Amino acid sequence: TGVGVGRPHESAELHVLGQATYTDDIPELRGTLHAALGTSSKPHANITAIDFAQVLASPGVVAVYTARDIPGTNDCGPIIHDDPIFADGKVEYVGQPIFVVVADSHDNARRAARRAQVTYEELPAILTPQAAHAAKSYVLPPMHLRRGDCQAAFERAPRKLKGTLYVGGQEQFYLEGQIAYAIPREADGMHVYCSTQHPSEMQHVIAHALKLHSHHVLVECRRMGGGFGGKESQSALWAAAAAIAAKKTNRPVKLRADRDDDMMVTGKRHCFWYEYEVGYGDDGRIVAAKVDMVSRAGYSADLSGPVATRAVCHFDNTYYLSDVDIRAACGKTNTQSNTAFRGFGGPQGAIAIEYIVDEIARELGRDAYDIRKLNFYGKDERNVTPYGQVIVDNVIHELCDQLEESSEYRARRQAIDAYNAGSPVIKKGLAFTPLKFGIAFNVTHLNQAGALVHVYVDGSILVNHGGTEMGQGINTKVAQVVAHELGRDLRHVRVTATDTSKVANTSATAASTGADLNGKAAQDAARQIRDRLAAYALRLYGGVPGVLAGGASGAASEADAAAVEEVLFYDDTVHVNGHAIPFAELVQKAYLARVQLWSDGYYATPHLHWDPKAMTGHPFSYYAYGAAVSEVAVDTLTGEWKLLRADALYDAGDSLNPAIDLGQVEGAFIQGMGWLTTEELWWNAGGKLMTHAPSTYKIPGVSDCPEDFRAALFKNRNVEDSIHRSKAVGEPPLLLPFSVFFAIRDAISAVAGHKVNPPLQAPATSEAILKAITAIEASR
Ligand code: MTE
Ligand code: LUZ
Ligand code: MOS
Repeated sequence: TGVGVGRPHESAELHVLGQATYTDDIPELRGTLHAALGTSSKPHANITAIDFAQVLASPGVVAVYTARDIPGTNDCGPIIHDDPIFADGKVEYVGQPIFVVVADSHDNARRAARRAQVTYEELPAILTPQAAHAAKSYVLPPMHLRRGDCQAAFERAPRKLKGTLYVGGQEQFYLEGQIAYAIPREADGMHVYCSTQHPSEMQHVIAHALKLHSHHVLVECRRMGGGFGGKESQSALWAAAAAIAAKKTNRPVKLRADRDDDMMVTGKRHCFWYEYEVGYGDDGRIVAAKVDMVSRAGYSADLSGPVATRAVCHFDNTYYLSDVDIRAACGKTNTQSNTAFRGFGGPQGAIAIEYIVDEIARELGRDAYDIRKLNFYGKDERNVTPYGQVIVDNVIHELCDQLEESSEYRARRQAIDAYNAGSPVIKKGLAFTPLKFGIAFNVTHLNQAGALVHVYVDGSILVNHGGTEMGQGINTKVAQVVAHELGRDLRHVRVTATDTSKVANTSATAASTGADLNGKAAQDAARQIRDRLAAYALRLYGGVPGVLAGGASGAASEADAAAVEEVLFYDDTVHVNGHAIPFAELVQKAYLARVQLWSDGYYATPHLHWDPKAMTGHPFSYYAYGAAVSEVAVDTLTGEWKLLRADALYDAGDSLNPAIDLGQVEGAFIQGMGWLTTEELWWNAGGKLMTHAPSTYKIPGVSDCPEDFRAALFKNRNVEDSIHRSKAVGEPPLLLPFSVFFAIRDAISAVAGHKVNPPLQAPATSEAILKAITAIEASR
């Protein structure tokens, strides 16, 4: 009971009724002030003077604070400490915060923030990854992973091709923007409500900025209106600025970004620039692959290092690459500091090899799906990744066979060829793309989690864990796990806000590991309670003679432990020796007998290791797999297109909650489709992001979703001992809409009889589509 069944999201009803409280819905305390940030208008400059006279004279303004007013460290960087909260003497991108204004209202603060007179001395700016690469301007040392002898393999290869590719970045576009509400408490305490995926990191940053200890700072988050990676590290700026203002004024301060500020200030998915070279056989098998990738890191490191590492470790995607040479660099540019976004570099790594395979197929005049299959990882051979992890759970062959059949791929390919032969303007395209995604933080020590489970005397259960709810359903899944352990109906289990004073030293809810890690930790806690209850039940209802003479608080020997195993918890009832005792009744009795009814729990993912210098090891606990088939129609005169049908099959292992997992698959598909098609970040020559609102930045709408959308879960069971043998689902399905991009490319290539590789870059906006069509028509 409890796990493996589709249950509604724990807050579904509240979401629909508008009753779910987000940070901005928390009733404001009397005396609450509102803050706004003053930001840079130059991409790279020294600040020679700032005149705040007009800001301070603005209606309702209480104070202005700059870097000089920070009691502790002026830093909100997650790993490398190169991220000032407020620019100090130098700005490095348009939108960089320089100061915070505190006023009596949100509007007054925002209006005042624009009235500062900042004098700049401009410096040269670098805006693109290509320019950063040329100038060897990096935020971190470049990375290199190689296996075999690429050079020799190239020389032997019957065929070769090389090229370049640009794949744009992506704004997280969470519905709820960045926000923090800081409330000073007695004796240097600071309580901060914050929309964040990483409460513990917020606690650290605030403590350092205020020159306090971690135990002074409490960070709380009931839920986010989406995070998508954008609140993994970059909620810190807002949390710190609000806390600094609250500390200085000794009043509650709320800092809520409006959409434009949010987009101008915070980092996004990294865009990538690739130069690749591949050697392959006449059959399409890759024998040598070389890629040089450069990301647009922005002005600081943030999470760009681990993002690049994940890109390197996903360049293989589902393909065995015997001789391979992968370089990755994080280009330092005078733009927002790019950060985590669903997939965390994985999509950027994998799309490069998919592009290459697509090119090989067209060069050979073959169906790209056949070339993909030919290069798949094997089961017992050709099963070692470039970074040395042996793949033991490969299901890509079966999964693709199933999708090939259910999507009627072959028949539709023929139908589309026939359609295109008679349709000069509208061209249809079809693509089948696979995915493999490594599950675990690629920074090993982050793979740990804690939980706290309380059983109250009335039998109700309260769960707290280190993960954060951002809509992905972690609380529902963790509640299901606890309900299952204690045999309780889900309605008796409630999950509370994430709170740094309940579970300490948590990792970000990220890398899709939230339910894996916190589910295991909560299971550990629930099992301890169950074992104590079972031992007590055995004491009450007989059974093994002599058991538990030692005390009520736990099993005393191996024999006792075995006996405890025989106590069963299901249907809100505890079953022991032919007795069936209502759970709530047993709990009542146990309390009176002084049995501890609450417990903490802990989990650390086993078997992980990683050598960052050599870029080898066993960074992932297991792999998740998936594949999708997309069919599009492209108007070759206007560049407009439509997704006609999408079939997606995803391996969530033995899913904890198939309803939630399907929602994740569909959501990730549409989000990834937006990344690769309509969402375009565009900076002007002065380094200003011009697409900083939904008026110019286009995420997919309801009408962009395919009318015929067939998402399904692949029947599987994790070979790794994950929580109930499920697999993570948050990020990997973002790679499914590669199929949309390559279907568009397929439709374009129909213009030239599939004889030329269209130079299509991502996002495949209508403009990019027309450019690619023009290019292949010119080369005919
Ligand atoms: N789903 C919703 N609805 N909202 C989100 O912000 N974030 C994604 C994914 N799914 C997100 C989401 C990202 S980036 C990650 S890493 C995972 O959820 C995090 O949650 P999990 O580890 O509990 O799956
Ligand atoms: N590694 C990773 C990380 O694989 N995913 C993440 O989200 C992450 N975050 C911080 C550091 N390493
Ligand atoms: Mo997700 S990008 O790991 O927050």
